[in-house]
Amino acid sequence: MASRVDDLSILSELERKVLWLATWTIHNANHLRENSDGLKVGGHQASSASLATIMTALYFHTLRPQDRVAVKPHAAPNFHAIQYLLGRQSREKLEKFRGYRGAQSYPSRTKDTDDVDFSTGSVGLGVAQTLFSSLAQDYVRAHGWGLDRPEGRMIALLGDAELDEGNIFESILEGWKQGVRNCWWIVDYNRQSLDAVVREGLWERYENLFRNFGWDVVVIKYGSLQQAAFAEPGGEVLRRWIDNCPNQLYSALVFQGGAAWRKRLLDEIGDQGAVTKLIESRSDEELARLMNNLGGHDLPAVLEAFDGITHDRPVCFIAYTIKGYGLPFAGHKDNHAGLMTAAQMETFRAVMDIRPGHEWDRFEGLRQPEQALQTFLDNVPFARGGERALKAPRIDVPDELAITLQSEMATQQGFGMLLNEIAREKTELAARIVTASPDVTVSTNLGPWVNRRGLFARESMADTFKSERIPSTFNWEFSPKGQHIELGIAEMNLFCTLSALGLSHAITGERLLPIGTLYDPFIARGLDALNYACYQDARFILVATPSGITLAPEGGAHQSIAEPLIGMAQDGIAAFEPAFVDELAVILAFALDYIQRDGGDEPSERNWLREETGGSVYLRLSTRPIEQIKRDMTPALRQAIVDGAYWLREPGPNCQVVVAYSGAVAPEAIQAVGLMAEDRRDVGLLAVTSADRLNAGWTAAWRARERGLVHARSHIERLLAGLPRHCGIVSVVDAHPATLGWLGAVNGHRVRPLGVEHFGQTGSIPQLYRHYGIDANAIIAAAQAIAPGRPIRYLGAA
Ligand SMILES: Cc1ncc(C[n+]2csc(CCOP(=O)(O)OP(=O)(O)O)c2C)c(N)n1
Ligand SMILES: [Mg+2]
Repeated sequence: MASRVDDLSILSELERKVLWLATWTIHNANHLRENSDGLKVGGHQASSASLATIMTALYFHTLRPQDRVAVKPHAAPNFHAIQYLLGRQSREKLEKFRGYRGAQSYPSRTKDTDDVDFSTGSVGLGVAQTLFSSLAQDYVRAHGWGLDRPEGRMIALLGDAELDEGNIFESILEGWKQGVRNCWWIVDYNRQSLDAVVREGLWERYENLFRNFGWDVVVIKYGSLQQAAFAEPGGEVLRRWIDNCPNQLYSALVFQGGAAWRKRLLDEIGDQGAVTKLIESRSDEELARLMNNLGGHDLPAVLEAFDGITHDRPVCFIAYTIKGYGLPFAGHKDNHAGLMTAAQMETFRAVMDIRPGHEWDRFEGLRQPEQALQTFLDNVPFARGGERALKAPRIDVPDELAITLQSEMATQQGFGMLLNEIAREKTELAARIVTASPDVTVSTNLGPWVNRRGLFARESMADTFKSERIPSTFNWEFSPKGQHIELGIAEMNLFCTLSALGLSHAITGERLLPIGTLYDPFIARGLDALNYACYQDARFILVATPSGITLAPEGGAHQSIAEPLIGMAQDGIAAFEPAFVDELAVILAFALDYIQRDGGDEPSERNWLREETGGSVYLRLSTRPIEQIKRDMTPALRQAIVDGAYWLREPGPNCQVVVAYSGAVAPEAIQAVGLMAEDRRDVGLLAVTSADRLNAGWTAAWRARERGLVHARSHIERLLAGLPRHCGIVSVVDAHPATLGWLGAVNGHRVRPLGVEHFGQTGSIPQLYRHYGIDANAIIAAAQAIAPGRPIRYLGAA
């Protein structure tokens, strides 16, 4: 007990220190960039103060090295301050907070250097990330990996207004289905958002909701001063008043301070005997301290709440706090954009006992001996586990994946067969693959894989159809050894799952090779979560089918247009759209290796892509069966497919026109080239397997040349190098025409980009290709217009 009291006094010193350092970091940053982003810096100041106590308790007392935390975006300064105190963050980075190469505004796994577990920024996503990371941890352990390490808790610190984000509720539902454990969410219940004061009584609704989904709910409402006051005569009356006080009024009184509290309390409950004495026996300052002493700002209350959890069920803590606690604008509804003035900062400095010039001194202004503080910090359990960013060895991937080609196949079908072949073998590769799908497992062709590898659940569940001997194509058995995670329809959850599984090597030290499947148009539904996963550098393969208007009878609601452009523009993901299954086999083998790279390889001067850093992969596939090409997969062809394009038909020296296509429109491109061969000389046919990688290589080669590497040439520049100037390019893709429209800029050729710009409709493939102008006839018409010459005789015949 004695040590607990000592700890408490040291912890309260550290709490002061965190508040000071975070406030100073922001003030300092604002001072540097006063004119550019003052408003947003303000958000940091008030929000960080709101969480200073909770984060002090968490990092200096509760956390263990295996625990992982998503810190809400505006509390980044607290996090950096804590790491600074633990010797894991430099003063230089803090001084440059929000500046170039400084500590990031919002905690970033990839950009910060002080051991951020999960990035945050887009509110709601870091919260869901913790839930899915708990599931990922369970998955890893259920497969018998990483059992020599202790289980970690996945913890999110979130704002109350953050709970407006729907993706949080989608994740709660999924977590309940999957039996989530070891997950803590700590809600900073300051009843303020960016613009406003939060609605009354929200916590009761949350409490019910969380309990309904199996969570423990702990409300940290009253601080220890308040609890003691409630025990005094008249205390009950005060408690009732606090409970009934509207959020707006409480915030306003916090802002106004002791005299305002006194007046209000005496006006409303002052004639009720004992409570008058309770109020009057306190000075203005003491009264303000009592009324501000909400649970979330009271170390004993917070520690008791955290220490009180002895089970592994998910827990939601609702901690009452005051936004801007301890700062002059505490409680004011405009404080998100508020900033302390220089004069206020001076007053605050005096209160904190900080001498000018000593703002960054770690123990400045603290009353405990430095030695005691340092000894305490050296023994903080969280910081005693060494390196927390884990590494996992790469899993071998063969150059070639086995597949038997049929004469006609769709890439989606090929994908199912490739995975089925992998599933047959007892290899490390097969063991480490984990698939996930938002209720489209069978319709994206994962059925054969699931039949062989089973569905994952922490507890086994038999397939009743199977046990009842009812014939069914699919074996739907759940077990801890299963390798497919069946998700509900919410695509956000798919991306959050991929984000969590795709960081397993760093979080649990065990490599997973996650593959997620969904319908291509619904990438847009989870796009921010996809972006978030990429920003955190999670590694996964996304397989999207069906795509484009090629899924013809499904109609406009399911036809994707923009996704290839998303694939090109999204950082951290390499997008491919193969036409043939042998190409897909090459790309999938590449992808399984690419998602495991971490910068250790040599940079590539062949295609100027950042190959060595690796990333995630997006495969846009199709359900359209097309005739396959019988050919040998030579090393050169394999390389070209991975680099993004190859000549399916080499252009001759007098080439007048080139057709460049991507994906399912291959038969139309091939047919058009055949039909125009008599009327246009030396026509070339360029198969583009990755517009994304071609484009990225091209811009990278330019950058290299601008840096003086005059011989730098990208793959697409080499492919188009021999084309005569006057040659025209017709590009065609079942997606927005801009996907390939840039090809003409590479060597200054005119381009007629064909593609789909408007919402689709139901129909057959030929009808829709004709309607939207991506059939053979449209290609020929475009060729005739861009490469003038004698009329192409088969125009209109296709
Ligand atoms: C998806 C998304 N939308 C909007 C924002 C801008 N934003 C940042 S913080 C915030 C309000 C947060 O309120 P709360 O979660 O209660 O935290 P507090 O400010 O009280 O600390 C908003 C709207 C964002 N970061 N992400
Ligand atoms: Mg809030």
